[in-house]
Amino acid sequence: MAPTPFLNADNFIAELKAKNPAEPEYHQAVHEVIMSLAGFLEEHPKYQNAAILERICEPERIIIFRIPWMNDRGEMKVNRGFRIEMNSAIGPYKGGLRFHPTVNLGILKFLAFEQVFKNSLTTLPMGGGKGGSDFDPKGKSDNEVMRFCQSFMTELYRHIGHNTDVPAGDIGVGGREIGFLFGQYKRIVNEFTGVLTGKGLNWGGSLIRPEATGYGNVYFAQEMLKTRNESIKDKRVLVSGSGNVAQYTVEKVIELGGKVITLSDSSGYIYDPAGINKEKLKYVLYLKNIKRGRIREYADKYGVKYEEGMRPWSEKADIALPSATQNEIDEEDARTLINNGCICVSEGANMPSTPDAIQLYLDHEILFGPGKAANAGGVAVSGLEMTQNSMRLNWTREEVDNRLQMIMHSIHKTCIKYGKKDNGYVNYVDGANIGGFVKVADAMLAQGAV
Ligand code: NDP
Ligand code: 2IT
Repeated sequence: MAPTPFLNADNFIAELKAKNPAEPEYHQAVHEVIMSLAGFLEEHPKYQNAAILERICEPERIIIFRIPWMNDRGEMKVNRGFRIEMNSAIGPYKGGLRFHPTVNLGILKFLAFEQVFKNSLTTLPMGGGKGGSDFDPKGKSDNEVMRFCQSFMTELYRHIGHNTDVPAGDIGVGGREIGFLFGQYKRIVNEFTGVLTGKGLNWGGSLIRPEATGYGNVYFAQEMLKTRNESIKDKRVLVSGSGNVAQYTVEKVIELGGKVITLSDSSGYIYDPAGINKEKLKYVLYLKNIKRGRIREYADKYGVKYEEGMRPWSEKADIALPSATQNEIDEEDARTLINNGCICVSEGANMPSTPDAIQLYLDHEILFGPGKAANAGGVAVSGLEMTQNSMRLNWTREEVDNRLQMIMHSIHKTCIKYGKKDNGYVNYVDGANIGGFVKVADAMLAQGAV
């Protein structure tokens, strides 16, 4: 009989670091999952007998390429492009593209790794991937962004396809960029397919896709609050970021009777104690999506406080919905939130809380929804966009929103199934990590040495 395989988490992480040097975000994401899985793997030795963990941490394929493009002054620029095809056990690679100057291999590997578990939780047949570039769309003209996107797709097209790998948006990639990317793909391949999601409504997009991540996160927070007979109504809510996820988070919180009092961008945050109402939100959408300005301008317009270079976590509130970027809540921020009476943190962004911050949430047994569960609504509706594209049909707003709500409910149920502790506290981190793992790992076992 084979000896029971024992996972030595420390050794595993040490080897991962040696093999993937200088990728701290990737190490962080894997470490969290390993800690959640350790006990489960010991109880179910079939997974480590087949080295599932070693395989799941090794991307199936990584593509790195040059993106030359010309700016408006006629100067040649060069950026680096990436696509991480992480895991295709349960469906085609699926995940967003990020355009931001901080993009590097380690960041995209962390995002691709998280995406594998997230996509599995959605109940839809999607594998995990992520890509992007260190290109900074800020301050670029529409024509520069278009030329960049065309050059990016001129290499990427050969690696993707509606049954192979289906990218979408993430930071710095919204409707404008998806349009340019889709146009170039179609032109090169001479095919109109659902190769990207987040498309415009009159050329294959789905209703509710722009809203899905923010709405989904609020639905998930609502599910968590329900377990304590609480709701969003009348709660003071901190939101960070002011991009796609933040905007529709605010919209849904307003609809449910909560009060969002902060928004931010990489320069600072605004504090509006009266709450961001529908009219002010409309201005935020104009400011960020059309004018492409800074959140400071909100403070100028409405005469509220703006804190340059700061994050919103010191403001007193009941709920925090981080929706900007990774590691934006550190241990000190988490302590401040908890001391100020925060009962729920639900992550619209990917990995916005540091490991020490998460440990504090768990020690204080507050409701904590990790990104791979709480923000899965975005990719879930991307999956629904793929379904509609395959059927060559469009569903109504109600149909897509109902399905999104059902999916968020199901993810919450999975987290409880795998994360409920003996004292009744639900550790959603363990729940999401184990729940997301099982489906992918079983598929890998069934498919042999892949
Ligand atoms: P956007 O580009 O639309 O908005 C990003 C927002 O976050 C902006 O306000 C931006 O400010 C701010 N931000 C970005 N980087 C930093 C940084 N380093 N420090 C401080 N603020 C920063 O992106 P999304 O709203 O789409 O994405 C936000 C988060 O949600 C990301 O973590 C993303 O991975 C995650 N996510 C997105 C999904 C989607 O469907 N779009 C789905 C699931 C998760 P500034 O304008 O100054 O850069
Ligand atoms: O992090 C994410 O889940 C996304 N950026 C959305 C991915 C997608 O394919 O819709």
